[in-house]
Amino acid sequence: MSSSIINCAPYREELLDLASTLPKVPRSDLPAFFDDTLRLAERLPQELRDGLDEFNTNGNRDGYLLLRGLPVEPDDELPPTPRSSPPPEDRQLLNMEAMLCIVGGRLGLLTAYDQGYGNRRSITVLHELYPTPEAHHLSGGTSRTQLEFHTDLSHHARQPNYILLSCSRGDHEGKAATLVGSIRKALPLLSDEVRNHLFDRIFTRGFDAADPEAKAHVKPLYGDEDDPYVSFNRSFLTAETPQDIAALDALSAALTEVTEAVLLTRGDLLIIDNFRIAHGRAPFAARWDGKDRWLHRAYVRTDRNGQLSGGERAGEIVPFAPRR
Ligand SMILES: O=C(O)CCC(=O)C(=O)O
Ligand SMILES: [Fe+2]
Repeated sequence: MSSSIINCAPYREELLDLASTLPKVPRSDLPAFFDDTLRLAERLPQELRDGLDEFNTNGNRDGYLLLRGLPVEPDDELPPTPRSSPPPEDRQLLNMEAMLCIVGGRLGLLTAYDQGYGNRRSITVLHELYPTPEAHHLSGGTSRTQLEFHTDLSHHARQPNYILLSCSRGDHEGKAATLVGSIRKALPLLSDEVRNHLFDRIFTRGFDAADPEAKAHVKPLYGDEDDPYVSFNRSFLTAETPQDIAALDALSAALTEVTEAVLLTRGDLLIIDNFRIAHGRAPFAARWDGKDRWLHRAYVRTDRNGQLSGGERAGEIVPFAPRR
């Protein structure tokens, strides 16, 4: 299994050259932009391509791959950290958006999701993550409170294989670490009883506060019994018995025990294996000064786990289907 960090500083110029051939205003024609990034994915530096392909094929014990030293703009050339989404359609391409999509294109299919909340959120491939004062406590816009362990889109039948987070700005105090808990590390800490209880145990998960009837089925552990996938979100999984509660608590404790804090700083791109890791984010203090933490996020599907059916085009919206 491969190492989980790749230093990309030696490829800065090469990567900048690649990015310079992309359309300057990606949102004026996103499908064309994604086609271009896909083409460039074939031209990534060899070592980087090999590292991505190895991670894609075998994963690793940590469950993530971190690319460091990517060619982010100098801070004073970046726009202020956004306060709202979506960004203006005419916003100029940022280097870390380019890196997100080129790397994503190497791994699989960049995917926009209808998340099943009645389309109340804008549906796009290119998400922005920044602190917002009124954020819901389970959303990525939180800052003062810890974002608890979760699997992204675990209620969606086409759950993304990877979550890509690229960083244009880290937080001021260097506290907003992304917390990653790998099931490959946590599994040996679970008793046989807990493993047997959680494996293929179906929990119902509500996902739409406006529609309590809307339910998906989620299994905390599934797949290969000796090397299972994980799906975890303590606040969404509705435990029905004392054994459920005890087992979920044990899984939560094991993930916490093996948690690594990955502090994203400018020029970093974190690839999270969304089937092998539960992730969260440490609390931090936003200053609302235009220089707060600013990440770009994209979801990628691969043909693992039956997440693709063939013929899809990068950037297409996947209709909502609850996981069963
Ligand atoms: O901000 C982070 O590092 C992670 C955010 C996240 O997990 C989310 O928005 O789903
Ligand atoms: Fe997340």
